[in-house]
Amino acid sequence: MRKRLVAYGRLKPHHIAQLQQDFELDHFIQLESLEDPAFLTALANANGLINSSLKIPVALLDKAPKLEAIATISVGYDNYPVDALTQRNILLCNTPDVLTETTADTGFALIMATARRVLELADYIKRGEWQASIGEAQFGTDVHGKTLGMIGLGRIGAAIARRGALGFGMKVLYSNAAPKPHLETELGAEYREMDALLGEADFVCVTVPLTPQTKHLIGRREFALMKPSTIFVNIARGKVVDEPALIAALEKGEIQAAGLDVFEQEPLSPESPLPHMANVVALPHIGSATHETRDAMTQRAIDNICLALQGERPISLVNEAVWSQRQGTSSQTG
Ligand code: 8YV
Repeated sequence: MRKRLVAYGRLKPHHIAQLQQDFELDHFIQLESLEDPAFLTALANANGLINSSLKIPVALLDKAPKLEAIATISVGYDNYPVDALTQRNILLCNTPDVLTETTADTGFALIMATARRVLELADYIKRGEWQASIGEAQFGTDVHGKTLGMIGLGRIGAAIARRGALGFGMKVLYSNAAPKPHLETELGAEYREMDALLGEADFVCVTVPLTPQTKHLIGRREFALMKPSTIFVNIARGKVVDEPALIAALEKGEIQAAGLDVFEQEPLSPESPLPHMANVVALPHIGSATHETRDAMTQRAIDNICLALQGERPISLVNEAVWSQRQGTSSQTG
């Protein structure tokens, strides 16, 4: 009998066709509530779930007793209760690698846009204010040759650091990551304790995943340690930063500017002052959002779920323990 798959989120017709070849597919583009009866019925029978951006609480797993695997169309998996999935022997697969370079491009776009005040000065022209040669009031800050402080130096952090070091001649510092001797050799990156990095870097760029340990990693104390000329960039998760503390630091001039792709609440509340501040470039979580990369992420998630539901090892697995346990069980019984 064909396995049943629930898909959540917008998918292209060729991706849907591919899934329908292998599975009985129930596809939901958007849900008013997790209590949607059609969704719950589909979930009750589902062997697999392919999901983009729906937060999955533990209670929902109780309603999916046949679930064997979830494939998320994202590298981040803070929307999933990983321990509960592991306890229930459910594989969780994600999409690293295929989005690394695109997300690093977004990070660097924020570095450039904030330092050179790209949006602010594009608006200045639109308002018809360019009536004489520009002066110091429109000057920005150099990026090349400056010090880039990476909070986190995983795949995406390393790709940003590489752009900084090799493309812009920046000195790279890093913290909150295991030592990376290969990047120290390749890029001349230097490890610093986080407080030291915050005081030394001209650009502080956050790329750590959201975990209980990194929630509000950057708050009032950390902004106070930065230089008034520091430009702060967050392309990780909004909750890694205490947003009221960030707003206060920008208002008080404790830091110069911020480039933000992620927020504590997404979509951003209309009440948030952040997109209206002249020294902020705010983007609607576009880190990996290019046609090519979103296609590649969806394809990776499809490959992951197909492999997982065929009993093969998915390409990118978050909870390795489930796979090891299954292998152990099958070698004992086989
Ligand atoms: C996701 C992201 O694609 O991959 C991630 O972790 O943050 C995004 O690029 C987006 O959340 C849609 O699932």
